[in-house]
This record gives sequence, structure tokens and C-alpha cells, in this order.
Amino acid sequence: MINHLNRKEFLRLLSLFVSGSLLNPQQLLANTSDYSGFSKADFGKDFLWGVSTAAYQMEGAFQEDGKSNSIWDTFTQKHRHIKDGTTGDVACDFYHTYSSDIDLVKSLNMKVFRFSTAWSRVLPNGIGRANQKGIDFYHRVIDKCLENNLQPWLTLYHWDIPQVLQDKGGWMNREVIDWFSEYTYLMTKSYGDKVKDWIILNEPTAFTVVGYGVGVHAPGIRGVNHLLPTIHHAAICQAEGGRIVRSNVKNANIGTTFSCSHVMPLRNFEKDHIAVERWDALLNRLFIEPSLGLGYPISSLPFLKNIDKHIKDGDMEKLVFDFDFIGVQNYTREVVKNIWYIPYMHGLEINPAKRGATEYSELGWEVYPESLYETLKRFSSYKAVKKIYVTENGFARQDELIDNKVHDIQRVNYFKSYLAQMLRAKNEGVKVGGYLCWTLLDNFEWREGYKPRYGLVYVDFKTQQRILKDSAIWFQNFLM
Ligand code: BGP
Repeated sequence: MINHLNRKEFLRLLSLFVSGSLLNPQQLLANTSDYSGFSKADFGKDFLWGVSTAAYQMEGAFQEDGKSNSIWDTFTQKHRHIKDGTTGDVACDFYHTYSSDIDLVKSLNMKVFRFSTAWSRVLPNGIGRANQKGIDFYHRVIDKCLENNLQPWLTLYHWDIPQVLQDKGGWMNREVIDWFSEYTYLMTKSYGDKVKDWIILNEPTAFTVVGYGVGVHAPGIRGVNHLLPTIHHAAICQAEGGRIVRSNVKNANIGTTFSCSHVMPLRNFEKDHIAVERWDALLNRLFIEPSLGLGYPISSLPFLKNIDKHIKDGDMEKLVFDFDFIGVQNYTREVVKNIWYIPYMHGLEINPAKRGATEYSELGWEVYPESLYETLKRFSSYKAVKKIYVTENGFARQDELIDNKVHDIQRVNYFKSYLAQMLRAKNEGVKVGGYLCWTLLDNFEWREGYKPRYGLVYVDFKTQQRILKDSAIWFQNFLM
């Protein structure tokens, strides 16, 4: 006789077996949550599945057909800030291989291809005269998606402002609002007839704090005095971009994405709980709350107080935009501890390995699927959020090619456990409309270079050969 638990386990294993993913039962059992015997049908027939990508991380062709340098070209070439000394000069060469790469997306039974446009490719001077060859490239990408029955999701800004604009202060200069508006206007006028799904910014907290506060991403600028105007200008652009898309694109579905994490205290101490509040405000609230008319979370994050200096009359209204959806991008959780001497944050995220996390990625990020559930619940608790898409989620490891195959069972397990948590949230009423995994191809992972591989598809960077990993095959079967 099969008791309740065994029966559940049995059905789960059976469904995994049928979907072709039961490669090693031992490993499978190691990292799946309770809630896992699911199929594509459980998510509903309108649920969208796809992949997310970003221009600098995969296009290459950094000086081709009139493209100028972006801050990432400068950052990687001049300063050698990248751990393995590499650049995105060639990356996955997507500029030339886009057609077969988009065929790959189709072959995985995905419905959405999310990509970003490189501002420096379409407007080499940042503003002014458009570069027709750059504009044509994205027409080719979009047309290829449409031919394949894929929805092209266009991200306007994935961290690569043109260097010419950075020379004038980049995001620190209030003029960026005009520059970004001009760029957005051009993109909507060029592609608005074909592209209906628009993402204004990719993870504004990440590109402002890491690029203009901590300085370990491009453009490598440090200090709170640089960071505060950057945050305010990016938050205005987020809403302004939305307004431009709304007025130029008929039936547009407009969103913006946030890097989000479930933040927990290391110890059940009051001070750690207060540290959680600060980190949570920085990681989860900083950009969504102004867009909803709630202002900046200054009371939870006191260092934001001086942002007032940069706020002009009428700005608080300009920060607000009625997005059709919010993109949440979650990889892990953060466990924080109060540490008084850490400037501004007075607390620190504790390294998962040091606090005994049992499984973590190549980047040291803990595998913690419940973080996606908590994030979805959290963002859906804002009444004005109409719909949520998971616009990034994925797992980095050092994949090895053996006999032309990549057995990335850990990544398969990662996806399964996170999808289970997404379904749990969906079944509890969260309006989550789709899931885009990070990412299609192994690519240039910012300051980490090429060592951590995130792709569903393995890339041999010497030959640019593509090989489907087991995780790609898992999605292919799951989405059949
Ligand atoms: C997100 C970015 C992506 C991608 C991903 C992986 O924050 O939007 O561009 O890089 O994270 O992150 P990381 O490179 O930090 O591992």
C-alpha cells in the first residue's frame, strides 16, 4: 500500500521521468522541495516562457557598423576591472549569429526572447543622428523573432550608456533625462509597430549602486554624492520612458525590472532586524516605491536623505508611472547581520558558504528557492502592481563539456525548485504571468568575465559553437 507521502513522491518522480529529466535520482532528491510534481499545464495556457539576454553580454561587434563605445567597453578595455581580464568585444558574437541563436530559442519551445538594445549602436553620439546600420540590426533580430512566432521583449537599458554621455556625467547629470527620452523616442518610433512588450530599465538598483556607488561595475565611480543624483535621475527616466512608450506604441505592455531578494536576519537580534530593514529598502523598495507614488524609502534607509538636494519642483509626480507589469529578477536570498562600522548600510550580507549554506552557485550565491516565492508575494502585496513576470532567474556554474554534452543536473534542479516556488505563489493568487530564465547562452558575466556560465546553451568561445546543455533539453521537454 502506498501511503500519502510515498504516493506524492512517486507521482513527482514519475512526472520527472516522463519529462525526461530523471538523470540521477540521488541528485534529484537532493534538492527538490515538496511542491514539485508539476507540469507546464499547471501554469496555465497563457503563461509565457522565455529567455532573457542583454546586449553587452552577448553581441560583441563592439566597433562594427558605426557603434561607439559604451561605458562597458571603456571599463573592460582600459581599466581591466574584470576578474579574468576579458572584455565583451566579441562575447557570443550574437551580432552575427543572431539568426541561428533565435532558432535555438524556438527549438527550446520558448515563446519570448528578451533582448536589450545597445544605445551606443543606434545613437553613437548618445543623441542626435541615428546610426541606420544599428537600427537595422535590431530590425533583423525582431523580424527573426516574429518569423519564429516568438514575442520580442525589448529592454531599453541594460547598463550600457554611451561613453560620450558618460563623459558629460552619464546618469549623474540631470540631462540624462533628455538623453534617455530621445533614445526611447527613437526606439519606439523604429520598432513600435513590431514590438509590444517593453522593459524600461534593467535592475536600476544594480547599475546605480554597483556602478556609481561602489564602483565595481562600469563606469567605476564611487561615493554617495555620485550615487544619489544617479538614483534620482534613473528613477525619473524609469517613469519618463514608460510615458514615451505609452504615447508612441499602440497596445504596449510596459514594465521595468528589479533585482530583488528575500532578506533575512542572521540572528534573531533586534539590530539584525533593523539591518534587514535597511537592506530590504535598498534591494527591494528603492525604485518601485517612487514609481508607485510612495516616494523613496528614506525612513528605512537614512543615507537617502540627501537625495532631496536633487529633487526639483514637480519631480515627485514625474517619478510615478502606471506600469502594466513589474519584472522581478531573483537568484538567491540575503542573510544580513548588523555591523556598525559598515558605511551607510551598517550591516552586511553574510557569505553563504561562511554561514553554512549547503548549496551555492559558482558566484557563491545560495540556492534558496523560497526567495522567489517570498519575492513574488512581497511585490504582489503592492496593490497597484497589476502583473508580475519573473524576468530573470538562473544558476551559474563552471560547466564542463564532456563528449559534446553538458550534464548540468544542478542547474536542472535549481530551475525545478524555483519553478515550484513560483507555482506555489501563483496558486496562492499572485498574478505572475511568465518566466524568463537567465540566460540563453553562456556569456560575458560583467566583472566575473566568462568563467561563471549561466546559459542553457553552452558556448565554446574559441569556435562560437553552441551545444544544448541538459538544462536546455529539460526545458525543451517541459515546454513541449
Ligand atoms: C542580473 C543582470 C544580468 C545577469 C545576471 C547574473 O543582475 O541583469 O545581466 O548578469 O544578473 O548576474 P551576475 O553576473 O551578477 O551573476
